[in-house]
Amino acid sequence: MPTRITRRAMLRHGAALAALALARPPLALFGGADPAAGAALIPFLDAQPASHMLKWERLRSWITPNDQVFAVSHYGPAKVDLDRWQLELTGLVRRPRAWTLAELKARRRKHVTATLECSGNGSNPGFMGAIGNVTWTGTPLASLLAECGPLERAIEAVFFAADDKVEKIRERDYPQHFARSLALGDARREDVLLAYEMNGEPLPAAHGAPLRLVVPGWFGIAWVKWLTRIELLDRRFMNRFMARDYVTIRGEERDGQTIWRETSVGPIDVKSVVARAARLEDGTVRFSGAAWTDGTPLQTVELKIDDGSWTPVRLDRRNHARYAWTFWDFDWRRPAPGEHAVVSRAIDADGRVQPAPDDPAIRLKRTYWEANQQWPRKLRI
Ligand SMILES: Nc1nc2c(c(=O)[nH]1)N[C@H]1C(S)=C(S)[C@@H](COP(=O)(O)O)O[C@H]1N2
Ligand SMILES: [Mo]
Repeated sequence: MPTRITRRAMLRHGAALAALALARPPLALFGGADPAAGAALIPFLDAQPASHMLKWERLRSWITPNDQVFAVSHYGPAKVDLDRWQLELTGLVRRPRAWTLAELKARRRKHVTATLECSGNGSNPGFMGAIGNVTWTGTPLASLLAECGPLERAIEAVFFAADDKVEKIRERDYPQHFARSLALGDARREDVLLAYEMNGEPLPAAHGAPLRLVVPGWFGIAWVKWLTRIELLDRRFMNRFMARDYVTIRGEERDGQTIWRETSVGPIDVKSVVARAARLEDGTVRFSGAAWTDGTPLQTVELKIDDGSWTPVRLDRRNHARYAWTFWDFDWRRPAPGEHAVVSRAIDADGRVQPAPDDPAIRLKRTYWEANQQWPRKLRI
């Protein structure tokens, strides 16, 4: 079972996160058709213990096994009565209705391989593994929406979950269910799924059983777990997870002025990491890693060693899915002994470049979420 990461724990440093970790069976990812098999792994000097999250240095499998996918819950895991569970679709629709799980499973089945990333991932060294690449199976949300006949004035679909808590809103207490919304246009995208399987297994409880929303290309906060009700509105939904928490405050310098913008966490940013360094038999050091986007094609990933120039890596296109991460590697021949720094950056087809930590896009970001700055790593040869 994946360990639960509470929001408070996420906001603490790595040591607290490590303390939350549960013992796990050893990972069986080594071996197979790995070009660097038998190569010695060179540990990064900056590596952090993040036991309940993805271990980058062990990254081998393009698909992340279920027991290695991080899990987040803000209100604690939901208790769902599976015998009585139904999904309701209500609000501004001509024909509101509800479906049992069996009814949803009898509908068109679709698989989407998509990378799930928490929008807090990468925000600090102790929180770097809140990501996984999974094949999700479910039924497209779009056809349910169409069946119910949304009214012309509906603009927003709100996804309510079973987990709940009393929230203080403007100084008063209100019982609230976890919820997030999408603009109706985003909700209608053909690849948005109501998923009941994760890598071919029934959706585990920690990941939202019996049904969760899968929003390929968006950060995890939009992927509502333990889904119970979808409601269409004619106005913007502004709960904690849309408008108070999961908000990014970012400045942009324009004509000598800084313009500040406050936005709700949305699509995934262009991003990459150097996951591993391995020594091959001839002394070459092979760096490998992953890069991902919001679904915009990846143009290139570049690597910089010490004060060298940015050099393109080899992208591994054997496994490819629009919303899935891309693995890459780079051979560093004849590395000099000593301590070195290595960093990667991804660039997408729209020309968006993963920013350096001191880039204005990151320097002028005042909040925690949506942190796609480059991740420099140190190693000793
Ligand atoms: N019902 C519900 N859904 C939720 C959350 C939650 O707390 N409750 N957390 C969200 C966040 S912040 C993330 S990153 C993803 C994580 O999905 P996972 O737990 O399957 O990794 O779930 C999202 N869906
Ligand atoms: Mo998250």
